[in-house]
Amino acid sequence: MTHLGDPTPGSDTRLPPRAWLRSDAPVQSLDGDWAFLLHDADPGDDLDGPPPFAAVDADVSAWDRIPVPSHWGLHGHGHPTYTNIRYPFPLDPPHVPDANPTGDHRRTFDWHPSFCPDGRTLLRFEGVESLATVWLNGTEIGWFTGSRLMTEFDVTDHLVDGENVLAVRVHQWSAASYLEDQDQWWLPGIFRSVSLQGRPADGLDDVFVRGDRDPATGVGTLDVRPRGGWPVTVTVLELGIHETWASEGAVVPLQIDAVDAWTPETPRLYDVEVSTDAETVRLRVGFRRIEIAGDRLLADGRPLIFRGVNRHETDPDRGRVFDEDYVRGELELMRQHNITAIRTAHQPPHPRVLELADEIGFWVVLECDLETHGFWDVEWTGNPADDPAWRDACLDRVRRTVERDKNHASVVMWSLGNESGTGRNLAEMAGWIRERDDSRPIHYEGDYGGAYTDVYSRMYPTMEEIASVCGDQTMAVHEIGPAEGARQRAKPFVLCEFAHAMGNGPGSLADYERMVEQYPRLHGGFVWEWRDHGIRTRTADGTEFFAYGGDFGEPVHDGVYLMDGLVLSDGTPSPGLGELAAVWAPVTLEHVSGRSWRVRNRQHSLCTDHLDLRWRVEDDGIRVADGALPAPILSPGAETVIELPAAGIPDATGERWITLEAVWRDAPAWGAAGHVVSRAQVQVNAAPPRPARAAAGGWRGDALGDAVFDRRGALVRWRDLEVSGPLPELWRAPTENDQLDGQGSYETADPALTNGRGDESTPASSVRWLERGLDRLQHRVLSVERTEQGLVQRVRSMAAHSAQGIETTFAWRLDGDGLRLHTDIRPFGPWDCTWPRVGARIGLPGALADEPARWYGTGPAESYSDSAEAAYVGRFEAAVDELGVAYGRPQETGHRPGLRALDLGPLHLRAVASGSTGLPGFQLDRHTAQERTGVAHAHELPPSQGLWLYLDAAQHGLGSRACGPDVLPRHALWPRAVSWTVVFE
Ligand code: IPT
Repeated sequence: MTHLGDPTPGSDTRLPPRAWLRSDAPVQSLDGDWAFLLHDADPGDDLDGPPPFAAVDADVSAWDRIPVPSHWGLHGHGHPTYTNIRYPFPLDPPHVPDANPTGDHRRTFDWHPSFCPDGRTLLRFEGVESLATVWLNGTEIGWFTGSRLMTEFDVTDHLVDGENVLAVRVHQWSAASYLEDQDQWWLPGIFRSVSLQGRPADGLDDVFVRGDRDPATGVGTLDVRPRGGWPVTVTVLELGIHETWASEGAVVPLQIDAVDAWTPETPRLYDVEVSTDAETVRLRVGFRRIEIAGDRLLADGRPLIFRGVNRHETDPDRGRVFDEDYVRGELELMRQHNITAIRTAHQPPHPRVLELADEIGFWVVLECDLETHGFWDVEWTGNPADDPAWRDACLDRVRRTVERDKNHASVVMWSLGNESGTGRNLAEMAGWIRERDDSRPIHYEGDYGGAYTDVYSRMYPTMEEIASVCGDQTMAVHEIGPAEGARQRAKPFVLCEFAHAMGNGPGSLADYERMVEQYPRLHGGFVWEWRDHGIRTRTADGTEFFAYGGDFGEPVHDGVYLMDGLVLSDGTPSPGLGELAAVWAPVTLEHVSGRSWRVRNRQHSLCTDHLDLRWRVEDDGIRVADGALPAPILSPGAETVIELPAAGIPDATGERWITLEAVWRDAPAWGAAGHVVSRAQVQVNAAPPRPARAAAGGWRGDALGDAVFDRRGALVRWRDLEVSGPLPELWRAPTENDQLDGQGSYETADPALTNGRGDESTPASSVRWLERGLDRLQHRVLSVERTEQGLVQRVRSMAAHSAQGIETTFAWRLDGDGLRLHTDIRPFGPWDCTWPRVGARIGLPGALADEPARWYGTGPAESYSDSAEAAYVGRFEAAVDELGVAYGRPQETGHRPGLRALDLGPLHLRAVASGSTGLPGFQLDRHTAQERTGVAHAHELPPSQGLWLYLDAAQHGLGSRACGPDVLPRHALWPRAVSWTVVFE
């Protein structure tokens, strides 16, 4: 069976779309346990009438049970399938294969005419993927598509007093699947609620409520458009509104002298009641004006900057099934990390998400359930977004999107969909929205020329492209000619996706934020993406892991590409999220000089009177003084310089850092009192040089003090510890940003010559690194020289059949502090690629991994050259296994630059900065970088052979090249001479 995504004329029995409202009309939930049978292929037994299972007397006692709402693939029937751009079925629109998994669902329920005595009873489906056909008491009621959209049927005439039988056949694939090619799991099923909705005669079938506020005067307008019975009364107790209209002709917008503005920072909502004699609807309305003035997007008169994330609905156990606590937790976690905007990638979420967004505070770009990305692979031939045959289907989707969610203050922009090329149907969708709701601008990234959208939107642009669009105009506007380019440059500019948070990353968040600060036209953007989509799964032996594409044996899949969130599948915030919080600090703190700090309020609408400033002074990581003061009261956009107190601060006795934090004095609605929104540090005193102390002893046989070396000059024992190494190392287990080549690379091209895009033909960094054998260096000891109280080992490291390499000198010396190791690494030969890292690794007994690591250095999380805003200097402690992050796939993790001291059981290591020699970073791992390479899941790592301590002079940046720009030149690690010193104390 093939229905196009739209109902063919004559067969459409659905009711017109309307808002998801809170009403006092009767509701009966049909969620719960349903009988369920999955067919591998479309049974086709409904072509000439209802299928047998829809009959009232059908016997389904042998069927399985399944909860509604749910996805059957997560309940032991079939399995999920992941593709990004590709369709997992032949590109043969509008057809789908006969092997079309089909889930038959059936339940009985009691209904009595007293449910809604004088009215009608509707059957509502809030989300079914992808095509559902419905029979009630053996009669076909209708069918529908539009997986994440709401559908209602009037079933009054088919209900019987007493027991009723509801049968729903769900096809996994349908013509509509061509419109639902989002980068996510294909997860069929009835995954949102099913209910009966009473519609009292003369009730309110729909209400469209908008709150406007004139930013200049504070005057509010409440625009209420009811559909249904009359008269209608509108009551807003707080505002003294009680207005009754006899008929549609009497309806007028209501003026209010003064209302508070709704913004994410001030999510002020007013309770509005709309009623007829038969029904009362309750809404929570916010007043705000969204407008475009030239190339500025304004909310309540001030620039609206999106500091947002792309949010999919994804839950490791439930898939796209809504759970209120889970979602509330997610939204609060966002706010705790200074995220105040959401793009509902790439479909409308559960309607309750938008109520929570109104209440907790987010600017929402609400996206229609439309993506035809797979047509990109055939140069958009036959793209449904342009083909008139799909016009009604596209329009149907946008209507249902806007009608359902039109009453939310949080929704500030409508998005036509994602990655659907461009075409007439999209333009018509935009036209329909303009007619229906002129209060919100229209977004769609694929409208490169800006013919039918209101903001200029791009995904994953380079810094150079952003600068060009916003300022210097050195590049042509993406894919279009000069005239359209000029049009786009005259609009507010938004990054609907940027900073690909796949695996370890993204890099350069701070670089993007600097552009937002620099260019008023740039209105921020949405990081791709909020959360990894891993599905909690178990291996045959019961080991839990998070599955990604291919783990269910899908023949066509896109692997790990959906593990690209700031939050891991199990909800653990990644260091990337911490970095984002630091970069998006709503208040910035900047050391000026002496005791002076500049405080700047970057919030949209809040003044700073809810914040305290907390400061502390630490010598060698030990607190010697601290205090708190109320933050200076600054209106949005204002800044001032404050002085921290001088009294009571002792003279510095070591390396001194002053840390200043802005914290919430009282608990915000989404967090705890004392929540840190911003942190800055300044070093005011360097560690005083330690006077050299003479060594207590020298060589005794192979022992130098507490150390034992072998003939080749390698350390084999330190006190009671069996150790090995050090060994020079250039390899790190590639991150996805190292491994993929979403965009060009700066590595082989001069950005100035390639308009910032780098060289598009350049393979991924890790491909280049592997070609040059950086993962398989072979070492040759050139010399071992014993001195009176030391040993100097020189090592040459090169890969098979390569002429370039590094030469390392490990110089050991016993002195009064312990055993000092000075490492010096120099490149030689024709290097033509970056290095993942440059350092050395030392093997330690595996048992040491059970000791907590305590360090004085940067932390608490890992950091890299282009992701280092969240890291600060202090004393930290963590279990060794918590030093690394459980990214969806094993890869580089746990690098912490700027080590001063590390204690691990009996091992005490101190790093010394001297002259031009910087402090090394450290990393502790039960696996080597080589062992971590190319492993699909953590449980597939080989058995650990010990604990490895890496000391690195530097690591390469992270970048976003999995789907965006490469590591910027200034964050790249090019071959260079490095050296550092540590002391085994
Ligand atoms: C972009 C998609 O819009 C998004 O859904 C996601 O797939 C992302 O890529 C990668 O994770 S499209 C890409 C071809 C720029």
